[in-house]
Amino acid sequence: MDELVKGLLSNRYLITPPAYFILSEYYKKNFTLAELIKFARTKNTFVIDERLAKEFLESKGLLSPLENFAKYIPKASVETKAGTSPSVAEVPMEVGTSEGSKEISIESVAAGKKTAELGKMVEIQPQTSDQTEIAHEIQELPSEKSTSISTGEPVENMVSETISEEIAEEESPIGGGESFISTGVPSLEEYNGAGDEENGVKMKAVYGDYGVLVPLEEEEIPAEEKRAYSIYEDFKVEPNESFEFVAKRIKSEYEIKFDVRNVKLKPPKAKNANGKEGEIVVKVYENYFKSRLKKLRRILRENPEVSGVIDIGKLSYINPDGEVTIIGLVNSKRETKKGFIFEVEDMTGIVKVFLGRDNEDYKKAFEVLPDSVVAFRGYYSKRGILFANKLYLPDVPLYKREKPSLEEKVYAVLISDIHVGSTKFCEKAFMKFLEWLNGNVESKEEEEIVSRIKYMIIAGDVVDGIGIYPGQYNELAIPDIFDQYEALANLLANVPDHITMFIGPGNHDAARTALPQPEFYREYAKPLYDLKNAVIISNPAVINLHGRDFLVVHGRGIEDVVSYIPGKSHLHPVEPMIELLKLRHVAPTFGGKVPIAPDPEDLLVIEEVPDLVQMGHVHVLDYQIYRGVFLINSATWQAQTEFQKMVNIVPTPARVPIIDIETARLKTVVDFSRWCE
Ligand code: D5M
Ligand code: FE
Ligand code: ZN
Repeated sequence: MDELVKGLLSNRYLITPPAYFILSEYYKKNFTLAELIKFARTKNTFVIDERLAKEFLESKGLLSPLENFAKYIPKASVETKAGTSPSVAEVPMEVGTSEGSKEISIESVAAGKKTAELGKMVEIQPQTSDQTEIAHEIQELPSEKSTSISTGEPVENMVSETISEEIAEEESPIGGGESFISTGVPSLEEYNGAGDEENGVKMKAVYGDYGVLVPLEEEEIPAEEKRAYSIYEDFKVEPNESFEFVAKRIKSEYEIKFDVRNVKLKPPKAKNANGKEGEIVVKVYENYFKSRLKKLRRILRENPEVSGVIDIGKLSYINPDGEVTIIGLVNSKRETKKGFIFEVEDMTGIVKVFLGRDNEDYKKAFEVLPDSVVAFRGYYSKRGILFANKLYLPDVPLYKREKPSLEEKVYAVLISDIHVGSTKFCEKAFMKFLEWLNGNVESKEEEEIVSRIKYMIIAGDVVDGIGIYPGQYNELAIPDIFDQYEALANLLANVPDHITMFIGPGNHDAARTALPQPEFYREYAKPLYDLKNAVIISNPAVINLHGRDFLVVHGRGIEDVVSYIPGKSHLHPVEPMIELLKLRHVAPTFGGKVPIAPDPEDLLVIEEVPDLVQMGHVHVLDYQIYRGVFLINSATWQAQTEFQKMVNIVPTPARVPIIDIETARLKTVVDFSRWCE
């Protein structure tokens, strides 16, 4: 019965005790390990919990949704088989009760099957019929080819690896490593301590949050199996030996000016020990919006036109004949026959603002997204409404400050949305691109460019991920998240050492879904962290290259602009990007499509005007200069997916914009799309 736990564990899945007790009675009789894993994958989780277990049984028709599970509630009792050694028995555990109370039986490992020999032995061990069944199903099911199976590593090593990674995770001072997969595996000491002798044979067992002991019966580890897909281990670009890379002798000059992980966020405190959880949550949002208001207020006040600003709470005390200005967060916006009605809030109060149809700023009102911060100037009426005749967006100043020129031409490559692991990933084109970076060029002009490329920025969606949208599974060439990052790293290992890569996460990556995204989860994206010329950045981030600020954002905020502002579309993503820049926020709207984490500080405000804004996400190359800022969407390396076909998104894959760092403008676009069908 504990084979279930072990089988899951060896595939890097975890199971909670309640789920275990729900499932164990049906395991093998009514479902196989592979079926359960497949189900968990469709739910995009590595943790089999009670809910998932129930859903799974329901999906198999083994359970009606209304069935009562009271009988499965575990009780804190220990029942061990006579003869089990004390050190094992002493481990407290929760065991199921009622019908056929479950006993923990630990079979001794047959003599001769020692751990040390495991690696060799798995290949020659005849499989039991059950294992054959699993192996068979695994073959049919690409998702099953997780690292653990294909490497054929002993479970033991794999588990300890997971543990040490988790420990490293916990020690990390960075807040980005939040993971759902932090429980369920026992500590190393626990793990080792659970081993004992039985019948003179060293026996190892795992006890964790599962509530059961898991003997490690080495011979049951699935035999080594080769992946049915490539992770590009053998892809090695031959650098052009005769090529002169000018960038090698140009001094590297970069600074990460803003990274979410470098901001110390103070968690809000409840007032006293009786502070209810709900109150804390409200407080968190309150702090988040206060922070947004404060930051954008400062930006708006830099505009000399925004003068005579008063608190909303003081509106009723002012002289009704004079004009006033308020700055506030837009709670709501409504278009009526006569004009727009806004509800605007600051720290001191809330007021209704009316902007008439005949007003010169009327068109600007369309650009105001819910929850953005703007300023209104007008007259406050006794009826409690501010009749506005001016609307100010935070915006950027009209004129850009000149930057000192650079001694040498130096270039940066901007890419995003590589989507490694997707069947639509244009691998040939990407490989051609990597060869090109290594000096395999076709013209003198290309040679000049390639030789001076010193940086590469990758703005998220670096892999396709798992379970990101319905039906994605059918379009995965690499159905394993670990392998996807491994594959990407194998490709990026071919980027010449003198090119520094900045890599940030997007919504397909293994990272927090809510914005901002501090970083890639380290346990998944380790191969990226290990690349010696890569710098992992947050989403958003600001990189200063030779004195120029590059704001790098994955760009989900574009979705909100497209859905709220008429006439803005995915087809021309730079336009919604400009709207975000005008609002000085990368994703202003709460409760829309884009989830925002209510951190105590709003880290999505564009506090400083950058020289360049790079976004991705919408998979269409597009660029424009707005008030001296160069905005560019760096497109994708993924051809149109079935999902995108349905929602009419036409990507422009495998176009590579090259940026002249001195001007922070586009030097050229190199097109690799002929290698992308
Ligand atoms: O986003 C690729 C493109 O697909 C981008 O234009 C956004 C769009 N997209 C992504 N998810 C959705 C949903 N749920 N509805 C409509 N359009 C969507 P990527 O992040 O690479 O999948
Ligand atoms: Fe994408
Ligand atoms: Zn995306």
